[in-house]
Amino acid sequence: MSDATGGLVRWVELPSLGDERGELVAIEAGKSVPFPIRRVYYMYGSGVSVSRGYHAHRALQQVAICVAGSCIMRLDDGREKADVILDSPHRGLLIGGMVWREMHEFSPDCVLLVLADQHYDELDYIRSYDEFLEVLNAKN
Ligand code: T46
Repeated sequence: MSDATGGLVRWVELPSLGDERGELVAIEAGKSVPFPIRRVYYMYGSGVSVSRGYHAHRALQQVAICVAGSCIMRLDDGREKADVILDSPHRGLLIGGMVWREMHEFSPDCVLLVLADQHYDELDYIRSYDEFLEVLNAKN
């Protein structure tokens, strides 16, 4: 598995600004998140046996933060694969374009927040793994 040096698994650190009253995390586009944030969505209520994703994006950049609970993000860039546990509101997983992603093993309390650099565009999705490999091969 790659680490935070620029490989498949890249983290952004989101330190807590909390105090005795509780935790507070601030996210600023272009600072802690390395792109302009144009869209925010979150998912919750996915059972532990539910899997989501099963697609890549052509260009979309995102940061996924588990603000409560946990889940596994499975990444695959055609060369390497990694299973990443998302279980901290203090760091986000940076996912760039042309990375196949799947989400598994949602805890009952999981709230997965995603920051995206583009508005929703179904044309940016590649929802077939065979097509994902074809697009990758065409680029190389
Ligand atoms: C991703 C992973 C991590 C919208 O209308 N607008 C939106 O911004 C989004 C994200 C989704 N939708 C619609 C499209 C589908 O009808 O909501 C429905 C569920 O979306 P989808 O099946 O793509 O959800 P996931 O959990 O498989 O994937 C999502 C994101 O779509 C995707 O970009 O990287 O989370």
